Amino acid sequence: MRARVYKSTGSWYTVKTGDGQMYLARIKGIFKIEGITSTNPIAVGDWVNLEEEEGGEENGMMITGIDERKNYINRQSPANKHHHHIIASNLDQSVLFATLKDPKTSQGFIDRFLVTGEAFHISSIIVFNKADIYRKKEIELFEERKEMYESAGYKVILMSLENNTGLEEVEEILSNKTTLLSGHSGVGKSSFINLVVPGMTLKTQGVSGWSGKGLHTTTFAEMYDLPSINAHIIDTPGIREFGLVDIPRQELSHYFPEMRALLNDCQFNNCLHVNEPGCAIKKALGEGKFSFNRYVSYCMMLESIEEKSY
Ligand SMILES: Nc1nc2c(ncn2[C@@H]2O[C@H](COP(=O)(O)OP(=O)(O)O)[C@@H](O)[C@H]2O)c(=O)[nH]1
Ligand SMILES: [Mg+2]
Ligand SMILES: [Zn+2]
Repeated sequence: MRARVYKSTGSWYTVKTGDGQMYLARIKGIFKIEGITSTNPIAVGDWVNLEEEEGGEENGMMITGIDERKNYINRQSPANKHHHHIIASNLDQSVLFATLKDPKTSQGFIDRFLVTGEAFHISSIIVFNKADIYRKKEIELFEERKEMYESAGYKVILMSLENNTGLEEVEEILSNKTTLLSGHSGVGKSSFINLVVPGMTLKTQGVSGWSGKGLHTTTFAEMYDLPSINAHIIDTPGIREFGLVDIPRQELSHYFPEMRALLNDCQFNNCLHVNEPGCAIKKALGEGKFSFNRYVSYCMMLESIEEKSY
């Protein structure tokens, strides 16, 4: 039987078969997945083969095989950079929930998220939630960010779960797809899931008690279905950031779509676009052809990679 993994809790996996039946299953044997040294052999989003356990008293289910992953997103283990933890697999896209107030998502955070998506070849959409509490200042900032990200090629949606605006547009992009849902704690991910997934009652955080860094959940990714629009969303609570996994400095600019188009015009093919002569990126920047703020993000990421590598 073919099934898809919805949740992983250590050695047990929650899987769902084509007829909508959910099972708890274990792994049979050890899986070695080609070229990947991950700490978890099976991840949420995986397609697996399921068999009934023979001779088992409790009639358990066993995962006996895994389909090749179309793609996956992983996180580097802080302790050992050769150990990766696969967060989710077989994704069609990735949606980042951001807010401009209570709490404010920084541009740097958004840009690192977008770079990660580019590096994994997974397209990203940015949803700014809590539009209902935006005042003049935040509305202006939203317009600025929207223009900046749209000209880089990303879709940007303004939403308010409180006022029920923008929700249809978000559901439209989720329709018929598997989507990774990310964002800082407090941006409204759980509220969104409760609203769109039938029968969900995830705990949400009161804004008054929100203290940013203090919140540490240990929950792993979990997939939810929106049957009416045939959508699957993978929630990643407790995952604050994926980190710039294994991106060499030389490659970083490939993951900024607005830079990617110009790279061939630089005088040196190993140009880092910082202070090399004949740099097409710097030239375009001087001519106002792409966002200075995005360039600043690029430079900051470049520095952080340098620190890590040496
Ligand atoms: N004003 C306002 N508050 C919201 C909105 N969406 C969610 N919230 C609140 O933001 C807080 C954090 O939401 P939660 O869903 O727990 O965020 P999560 O940490 O991303 O899962 C809760 O108090 C929600 O009620 C919104 O559109 N507007
Ligand atoms: Mg939550
Ligand atoms: Zn250059």
